[in-house]
Amino acid sequence: MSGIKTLGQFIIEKQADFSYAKGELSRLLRDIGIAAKIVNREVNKAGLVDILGDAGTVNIQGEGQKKLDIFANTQFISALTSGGECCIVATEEEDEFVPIDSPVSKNAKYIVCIDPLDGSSNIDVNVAVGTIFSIYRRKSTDGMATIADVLQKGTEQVAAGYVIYGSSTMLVYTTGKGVNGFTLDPSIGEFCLSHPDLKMPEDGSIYSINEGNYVHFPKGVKKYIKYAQVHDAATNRPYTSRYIGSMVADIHRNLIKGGIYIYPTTASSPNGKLRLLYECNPMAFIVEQAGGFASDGFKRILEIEPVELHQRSSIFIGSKKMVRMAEQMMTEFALEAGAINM
Ligand code: AHM
Ligand code: MG
Repeated sequence: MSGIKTLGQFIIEKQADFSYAKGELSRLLRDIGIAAKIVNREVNKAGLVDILGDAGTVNIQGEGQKKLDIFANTQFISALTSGGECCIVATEEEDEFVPIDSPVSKNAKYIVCIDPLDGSSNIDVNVAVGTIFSIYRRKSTDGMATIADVLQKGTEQVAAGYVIYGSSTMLVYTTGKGVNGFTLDPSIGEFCLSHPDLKMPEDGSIYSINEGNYVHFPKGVKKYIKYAQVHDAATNRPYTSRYIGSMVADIHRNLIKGGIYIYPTTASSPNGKLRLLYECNPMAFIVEQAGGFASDGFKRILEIEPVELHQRSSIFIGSKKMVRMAEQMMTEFALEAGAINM
């Protein structure tokens, strides 16, 4: 075991860095790690048992729920309920936020926003899926926590992370002091530190976008795609196109190799497809902590004021130089169309 550092050991070691409620945040992260291991176990044997496929219900966004989505949702809510550090869970799978009112969570200080199983359309076909989570401090000081405690800007996150259930399972998280990645060692059942202080390359040559929607993209995105495809040896173009269709997996790869992930507005999703609270904010926090950047095309994701639980946003996220270039093209067309003033 010498040289191995488990997630639990690492969290305790870094606890001194937290400016607030040290033990509580550590326990919350530990609870999430435990639920992730249970979900991992089920995802891994999904082909063997009858938990694949549609559960026949539809979530608040009108999207079919896969059975494993429901399983993951239940696991995370139950881990956060029994852990006692969380007073509200807001999850992509539930219409309303879930208040936690148990004797152990009376003085709970934290709000968790979670996408329990992201990329769920990939479950049936053995392609990587993920969990994304985001932690906020409760703002209100008495009574039950309310929706106002949940609707905080991304800049207010105290921690965020994702789990990728891929060819190996990893948990990557930040508490605002850099990003660290842990790989699950199935032989000991522990997440072990494998990617300390992850840094995203400032520039890259991978672009990730569902190009099938090209016809519906804003002009700035179309221009960026064309730019990505032009030959220019000096800037390493044409770029490589890589799109898995699981945000966690696409961003994880780009975080390590350098690249940009874009989910813009389209005709069918005029406000973008991805959710600000469960997907965009946590991934933006992680990517920025690794040295990258995340924008909705015009402004920083983390500074968007949320007004509703299931709010969506377009997102351009990844290596700083690539995101800035895409933003520049978005702005150019918006100015031309008179949609924005500068
Ligand atoms: P989900 O939360 O319903 O799984 O949707 C989110 C996923 C992202 O992981 C992924 O990047 C995107 O939706 C793929 O969408 P599309 O199939 O439209 O390209
Ligand atoms: Mg999702």
